[in-house]
Amino acid sequence: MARLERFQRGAAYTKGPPGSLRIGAGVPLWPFVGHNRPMLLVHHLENSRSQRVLWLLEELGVPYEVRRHARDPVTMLAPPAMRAVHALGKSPLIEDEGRVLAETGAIVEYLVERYDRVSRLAPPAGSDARLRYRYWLHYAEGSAMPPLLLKLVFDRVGSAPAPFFAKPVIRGVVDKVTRAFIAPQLALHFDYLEGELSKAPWFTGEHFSAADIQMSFPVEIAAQRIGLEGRPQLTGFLARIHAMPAYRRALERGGPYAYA
Ligand SMILES: N[C@@H](CCC(=O)N[C@@H](CS)C(=O)NCC(=O)O)C(=O)O
Repeated sequence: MARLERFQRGAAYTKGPPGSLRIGAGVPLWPFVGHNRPMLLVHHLENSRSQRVLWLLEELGVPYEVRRHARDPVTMLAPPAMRAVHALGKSPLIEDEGRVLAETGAIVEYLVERYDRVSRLAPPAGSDARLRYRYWLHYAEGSAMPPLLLKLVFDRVGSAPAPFFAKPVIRGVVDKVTRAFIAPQLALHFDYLEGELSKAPWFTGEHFSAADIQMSFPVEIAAQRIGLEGRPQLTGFLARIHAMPAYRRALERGGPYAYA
């Protein structure tokens, strides 16, 4: 039987080129390997959000190519090569079927819609779980990341070289903003997330979904930037995802990742 026909009938593939066709038990594998279709390309910036895209692709069993990009060692920004792909040059970026896609949440939605033929990674359309799923897809970048980014920026401002007479003033401003705004906002968000995960093991409920992949990055960053002491649910979430086979494979594909 032709590959495509087998796929449409729901048959699960068990073999394929090494490193390309791996997925959880019972899930049909993406069948178009070997066809004249350019492989999906992920522009992967080291230690960045694009790690989630690699993980999602591993979960989906979609073959993909990784182009690794290094950060500028001084500014930590992405290299100009990424701006040649998309005007902002931020990570992640993917190229698929002649399209360039940016913004993690949009990429996650695209990949799930396009390749999750058995709806393993998104709850059914119209369900309450689907509403929660969409909420977390947006919340990760729209609400959780901004205070984490503020923390990063203010910590850097506080430790950047400055004339000796300006240092106490800068330090004072950094401490004040951190105490009055950043720390309380971080506590608000991460206490909330701790509470959510005390109701169910995954962000959308009883089942793992792509929303957990999307939420992995803010939780990983929080673990590093503010610590997760006193938050056993979030600590457990990280331990569970870090042990998942697809997560481990994505690490191999992406190279060193400071937050795993
Ligand atoms: N909300 C965007 C954020 C993109 C973003 O800021 N990516 C970071 C990587 S974690 C980046 O590219 N940083 C390097 C730079 O800004 O040049 C998304 O989720 O895709």
